Amino acid sequence: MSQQQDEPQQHEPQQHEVIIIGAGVCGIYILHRMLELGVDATVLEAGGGLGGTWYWNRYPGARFDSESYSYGYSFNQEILDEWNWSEHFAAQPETLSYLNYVADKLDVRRHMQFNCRVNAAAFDEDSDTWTVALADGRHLRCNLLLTAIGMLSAATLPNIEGVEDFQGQAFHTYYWPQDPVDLADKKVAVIGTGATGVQVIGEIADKVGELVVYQRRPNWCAPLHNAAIDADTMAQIKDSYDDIFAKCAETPGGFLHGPDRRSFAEVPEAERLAFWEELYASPGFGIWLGNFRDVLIDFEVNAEFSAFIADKIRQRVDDPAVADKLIPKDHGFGSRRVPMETRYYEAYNRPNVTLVDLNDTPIERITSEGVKTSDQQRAFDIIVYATGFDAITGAFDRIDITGVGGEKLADKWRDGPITYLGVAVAGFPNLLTLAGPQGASVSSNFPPNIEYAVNWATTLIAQLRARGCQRIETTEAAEAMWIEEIKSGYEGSLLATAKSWFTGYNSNVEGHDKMRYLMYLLGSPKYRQRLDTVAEQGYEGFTIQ
Ligand code: NA7
Repeated sequence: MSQQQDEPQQHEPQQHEVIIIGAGVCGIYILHRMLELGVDATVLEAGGGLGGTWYWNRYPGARFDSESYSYGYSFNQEILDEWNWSEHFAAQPETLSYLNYVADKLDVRRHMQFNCRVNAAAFDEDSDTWTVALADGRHLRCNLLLTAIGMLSAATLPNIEGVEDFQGQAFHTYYWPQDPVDLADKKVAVIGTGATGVQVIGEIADKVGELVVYQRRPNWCAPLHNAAIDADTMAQIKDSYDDIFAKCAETPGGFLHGPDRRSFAEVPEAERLAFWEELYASPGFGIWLGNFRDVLIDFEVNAEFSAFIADKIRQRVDDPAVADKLIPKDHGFGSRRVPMETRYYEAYNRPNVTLVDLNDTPIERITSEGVKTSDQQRAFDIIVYATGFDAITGAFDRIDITGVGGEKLADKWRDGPITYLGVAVAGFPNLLTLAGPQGASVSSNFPPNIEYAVNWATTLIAQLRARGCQRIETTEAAEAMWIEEIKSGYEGSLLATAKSWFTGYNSNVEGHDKMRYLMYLLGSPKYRQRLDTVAEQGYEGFTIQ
């Protein structure tokens, strides 16, 4: 090699007006809106394709818990007219196809760069630009950095000794291999019983040789009641899109299900039980979000409903001792994310499925052959880690983000995120944290709220461009006001009482052993109103130069 070839090439960083990190549901839409504005924008995506959550999570059983037609984008009539959902709760391959179809329809794919993991982003105060460093060594520069990095994209393996020692196949559900995994006759361990574990277990129980489920804390699960959508039903859905999106716009969670305005006490017992039976037999999140309004507020009412669900579990699980282990004791129904299940409880009636309660027999270590609990060692062909995510802030923490004066975002957020409106952070100018903590999209049906937030950001960006502004930033005073509003959403909500990723806990991440305020819990209608008011008042809380 000549000396010239040995020397690293000094390239000027690729320059864009806007860089978007992430090509998932949010990144696709913000890119589309930027291109409509005539902005020179590029998307940097770590995956080999677009889709974000729906690109990565290829585990068996991965599917929507929101009705498919309430999850799709609402902004484009042609897409609404053309796309047919095959199931009320579509499985991951269909959703990934949908997002690819949308990207092609909007012709945005050519502005996306794949296999680009962003390692760092640093703000330069002299030029008011961000320099983004990629894992492949490249640097890019932009005026405005938009994060669309997902709320559940930083997968966490359990902090159990020996995870690297296992000699069989092992994977976190988020990184389920793209090549088919042969489960037939295999001995499989699943560690974790959150929404993901519950989907996997229900799906694979009758496809594997042996399945051992390692459960630390059970969750309150409810039947999904998925069903196929025939051509007539899809035609009706297409005719009803206006109503569907109007309904999603008015419910607190942006779903088709909003709380029943009645309180528990005002409904006679027989009528109440009939209502609960109806909810249990109905598809989707209605049982969680369409229940009496005080079920998620009042401990005693919640206990009544939890007892109703506990009975359902006892009815569905043959062995009373196993049923008892599957009934949560440390939190009430709905105070953690309710996993929606298909054949989940029935899986435990199968002779090839064993439930190991880690409270009785904790995992001591993973060995080269399998899992060793305090009472025995079991050998496996496959270990599935359904152990969740460093939720909402994890994807930010995994990028070394440096703002004004060398301040690190990870340091600023060490005890919990600090934002204004969930979209901006003081000391980090020209950065919009779309789909980030303390916005409504992370506490709701993601797409409708992300569409709203992206539209809001697009209007803002259009105005900045029209006025020739170079720099936008929020202030600590605005953040202080916002955190008070965020905290007020937690007051009186049972969601704030349970330890889960909703409340910022993750036993596998150092320091995430206390409550963090990650979500806007005052409801998406109010959040949208807040965004609108801020815009109407000339972007109050922002300094624009
Ligand atoms: P979750 O809901 O955070 O669930 C993770 C599960 O893994 C949960 O049962 C945990 O038990 C268990 N876990 C985590 N670490 C360990 C260790 N070290 N040992 C044993 N068990 C462990 O993540 P999901 O992926 O299921 O769901 C995330 C969201 O994705 C979901 O809400 C949907 O919105 C989509 P724990 O309860 O902490 O005792």
